[in-house]
Amino acid sequence: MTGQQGRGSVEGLPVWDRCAVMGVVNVTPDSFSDGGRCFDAAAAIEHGLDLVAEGADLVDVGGESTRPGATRVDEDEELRRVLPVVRGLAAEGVVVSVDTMRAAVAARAVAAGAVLVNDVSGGLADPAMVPVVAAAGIPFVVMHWRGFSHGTNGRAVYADVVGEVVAELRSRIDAVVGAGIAPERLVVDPGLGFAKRAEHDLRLMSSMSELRCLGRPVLIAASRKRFLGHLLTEDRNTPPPARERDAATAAVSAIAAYRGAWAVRVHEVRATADAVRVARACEGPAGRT
Ligand code: PMM
Repeated sequence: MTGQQGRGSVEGLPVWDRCAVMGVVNVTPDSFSDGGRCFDAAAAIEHGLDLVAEGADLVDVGGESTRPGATRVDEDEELRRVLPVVRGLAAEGVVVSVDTMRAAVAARAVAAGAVLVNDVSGGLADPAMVPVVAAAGIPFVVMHWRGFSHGTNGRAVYADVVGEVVAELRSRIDAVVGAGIAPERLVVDPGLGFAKRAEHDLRLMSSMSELRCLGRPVLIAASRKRFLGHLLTEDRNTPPPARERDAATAAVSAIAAYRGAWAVRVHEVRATADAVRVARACEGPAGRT
């Protein structure tokens, strides 16, 4: 299925007439992809506003790196990183999502103005997360996740990656809906790079229709990820560094948007903002839903 028929909308969030662009603000000293550029709150807020000026529809603020092998930050440090940035961006009218696996961080970020909780563990890392989100009545990203980043490579074992990811996401949807989060507020995400090898990510990217069969809007977060480094390694000895994967990221954004993604999550917004508009224009009238 191409085009955006049934791309869907999320209760509690604005409705966009094309694939939305989620800009990333990582408030971490060790983010693999932005090198900790945004570690200072004021700089992070400014960066978020720049992303909006470049075409981001929403901004995802995170204070904990989830790159392979990363060690966890403690909760106080995560709060210290995230809250002023969420508050500062929300005060400027930005649609803010908080990227966290901790219920307490989600709750405080929502109180500070975040309108979407993006939990890469899909509510599995912290048993308090789903009840907190259900009580707050706000949208929630359910990402496919098989455990914390240490050991994630050992979990990248699939007989049928698309079938297994879809089945595992379906059971997480059932669990979080059973625990009180309204289905209309859910977004699903295949979790590219999380317990997945490059070939798994590519298979998932070519299986948007299966992901969309879950009946919820799909978020694709391919930006600067290892699978892009892997496929750009042809003709080189080593993969290009994360910051040199933005053209490839924009290409993925165009494809994901054309295949009906609800949103794409990216570090470099300008090219992706163009890409989703090109995808929209190429869908033709059938896609205008
Ligand atoms: N990937 C990262 C962080 N947050 N959130 C969602 N929903 N999906 C993802 O795949 C995802 C995410 C990886 O870290 P990065 O911000 O440094 O790219």
